[in-house]
Amino acid sequence: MPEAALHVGSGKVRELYALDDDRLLLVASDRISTFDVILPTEIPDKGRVLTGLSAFWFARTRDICPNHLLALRADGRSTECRRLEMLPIECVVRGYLSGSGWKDYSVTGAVCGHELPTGLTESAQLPQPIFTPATKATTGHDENIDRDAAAELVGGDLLDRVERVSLELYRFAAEHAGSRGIVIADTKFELGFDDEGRLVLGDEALTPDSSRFWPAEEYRSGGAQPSFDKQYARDYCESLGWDKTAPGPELPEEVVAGTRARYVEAFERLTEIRFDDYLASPDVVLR
Ligand code: Q0Z
Repeated sequence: MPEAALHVGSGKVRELYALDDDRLLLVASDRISTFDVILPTEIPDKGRVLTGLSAFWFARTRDICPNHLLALRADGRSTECRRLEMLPIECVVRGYLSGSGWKDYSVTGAVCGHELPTGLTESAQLPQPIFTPATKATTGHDENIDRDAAAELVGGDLLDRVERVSLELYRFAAEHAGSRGIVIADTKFELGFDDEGRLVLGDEALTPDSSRFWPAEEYRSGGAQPSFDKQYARDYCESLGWDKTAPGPELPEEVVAGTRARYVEAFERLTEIRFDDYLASPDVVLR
């Protein structure tokens, strides 16, 4: 629990505190959600893996876009952040056809106004990554929107900038991850403005909670892909015949251990840093 900090928000698996007028504390818990339901069983160190990965990417993408990270705390799960004025859109980039992108394409042949080639299958790699903004739903699911709807919310010139930055961030990360055996199928960025009017990357970035990570060695277009991190938990939940309404089932210890190992594996493949070294001094991901 952070000292003398006002709780200002809860996400499904994260908490947000105000440190002062200019700074927030973002704390990643070990909670896990599957099929949109938070499970009663935590995955030890999941929050540290996500915090460390996010910080790793922030350190390596500063030349593409400045970010909100001010400091990584010694607990490995908390980051002090610059407070931003967030844009009212989710900046989603898709390199592969999955989730709502696949759903929209299979009905209309397009995603967020991007007309795509006919005959693409589920999980197909797109000819090039596409920027597919979404609204921020306060309850329920974000809604994919086309360019005109997004420009209505942020203005056309800013939308062009946000699209360029988002695509560049995705291309950098997808190339890095791909050469280490992880497909980043899609990802969601949150951008905002700092008090000097700079466009800044906020929130978490390029984690398995804000992206779809797939094991490259198992990738095969033509159907749903296994999740790099959550597949054990999903398979276990499915095996119970659970109806996917809250509360979710408790996970047995072997499923917890297998899931934790996959998070740690994603961290180590992407950062090339041993997770134990991160736990000993989180700042290793910033060097
Ligand atoms: C992030 C969220 C969480 C609940 C607001 N640097 C920033 N400046 C202003 N606002 C935010 C940030 Cl990161 C901001 N969220 C998402 C995170 C719990 C909601 F941990 N909301």
